Amino acid sequence: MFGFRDAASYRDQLQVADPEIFDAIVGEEDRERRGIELIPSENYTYPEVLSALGSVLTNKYAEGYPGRRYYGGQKFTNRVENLARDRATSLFRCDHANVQPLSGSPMNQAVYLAFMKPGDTILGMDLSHGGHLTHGSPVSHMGQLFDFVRYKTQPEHAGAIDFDALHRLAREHRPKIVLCGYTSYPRDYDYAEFKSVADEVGALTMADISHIGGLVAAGVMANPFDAGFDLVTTTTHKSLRGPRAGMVLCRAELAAAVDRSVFPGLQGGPHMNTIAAVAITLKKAAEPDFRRYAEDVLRNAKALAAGLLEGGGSLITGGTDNHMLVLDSVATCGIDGRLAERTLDQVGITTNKQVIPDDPNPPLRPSGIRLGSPAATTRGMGPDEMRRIATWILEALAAREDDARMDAIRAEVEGLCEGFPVPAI
Ligand code: DSN
Repeated sequence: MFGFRDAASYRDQLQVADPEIFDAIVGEEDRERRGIELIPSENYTYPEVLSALGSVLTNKYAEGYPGRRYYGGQKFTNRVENLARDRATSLFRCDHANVQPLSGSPMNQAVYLAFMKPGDTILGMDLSHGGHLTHGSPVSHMGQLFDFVRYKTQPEHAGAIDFDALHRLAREHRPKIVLCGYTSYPRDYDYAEFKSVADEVGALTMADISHIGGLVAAGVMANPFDAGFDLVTTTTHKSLRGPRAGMVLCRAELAAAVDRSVFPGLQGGPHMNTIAAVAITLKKAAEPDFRRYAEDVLRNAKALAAGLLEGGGSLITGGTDNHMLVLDSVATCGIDGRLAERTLDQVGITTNKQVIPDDPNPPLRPSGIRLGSPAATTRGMGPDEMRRIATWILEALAAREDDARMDAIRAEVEGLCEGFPVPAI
């Protein structure tokens, strides 16, 4: 098996050829092994995915699509890309999949550029209420190119969206696309309500399900296509547990415009090693084990939320319906998200600072942190471990100036991690 046979010896070769990079990789392995990963957008991928990423497919240019390439020698790349596309359409129950986007931002950009002209309007979720940078933040190029009108959630009503207000916004601004999707919203959506807003003004419906792609694939969260959505985008490295990449899924009538927009509109040669890894990920996501994993992700997020709430933590929207939580660290213990993130880093619990709805503080010193269960669940941790982690989080935030207690929590965290190996390390 050329290209796979000698993984161990390749590692030895790297150690000799570039010891500085080798040491950094080994350091990251150690960090992943010894700490608890709670960033909701991160996960531990499969050994098979790492194998495909490191395969000879990285050598090949494959501009175009299967059967319509601009270079010769595509027998195996065509096979790989067709498998990835077929698995994606089957898993997400849609007509067409473009599996070439290099990651989440180009995936969303490709959709906007396929269906809108500069200056056109799109309704998207406000960044501080959970939307993503590519959903219209003024600091993103897309935010400057298109007219994003941003809607908000109602944190005091468990994060519910005011759809009457959204209908009014749509009538006023006549968007070309009604976009839903999030990066820090701990609730589920009613996709049929979004569809009715779009239908009223003749707009396309687009859902960015990057965070919950694995949960939708497994059937434990709603699939926007079941509500008649036109376009769904998802990254593949979050709850799906795959390589870092993106996909655009759509109805058949939109396929040609999407494909043209990804290539040649936005990108050049696709990363065929990554597309092979996406195909492997999608095959695994169709298996019964993955459904059990997705159920555990939801159960664990609820256990983490319960532990934090019982210990006096303040959660945005009061809880979670998906895999993520946003802890208001200012309300919980009087410190901003940057200090909370650093404090938890010290005890081996990795989170990320997070703006909260209409945050009065700036993005680099926001009022909260974001937490999630996918990575810990991949290690086999369950609700009991989640409750212990919740206790450590609250203890560490309170005891941050007590070095002895912080050291003790770190030792307890590492002790727990020893019992839950990281796949592929
Ligand atoms: N960086 C991703 C996340 O953490 O949600 C989104 O791009």
